[in-house]
Amino acid sequence: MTVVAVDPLGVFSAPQAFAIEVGGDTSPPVVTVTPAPTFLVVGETSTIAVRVSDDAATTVESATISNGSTGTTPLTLVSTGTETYRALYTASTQGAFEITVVAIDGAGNRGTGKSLVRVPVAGDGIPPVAALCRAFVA
Ligand SMILES: [Ca+2]
Repeated sequence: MTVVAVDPLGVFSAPQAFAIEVGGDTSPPVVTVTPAPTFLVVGETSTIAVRVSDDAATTVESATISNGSTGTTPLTLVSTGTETYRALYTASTQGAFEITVVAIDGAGNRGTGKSLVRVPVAGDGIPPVAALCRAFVA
């Protein structure tokens, strides 16, 4: 930006140039992923609620569900209102599945939300055992 001053007699100053730095949006969107239920049996469907919030408009860049053995597959998000989305996931195999949703704002900041749904191994009726041990004292 260049500024020139003029006095009451109409005398102009020499131009003065200086730079103005405008602070940009540096805050990424906050993404929350809430599946319900989180534990499924094969064939059961979980409804996954996604909320994206930011100080500016955002776009959901990707939504996926992944598992070590089945790989990563895209989730289809349906808008359910301002900054809210929903996806359905029907369990087809056992395991733990990580849901990952990435949103991006207009300034290019990315926010990621994650959650898990679990499909326990059928027939495993044996609960884990938690045992109390005496504390080690040095
Ligand atoms: Ca932002």
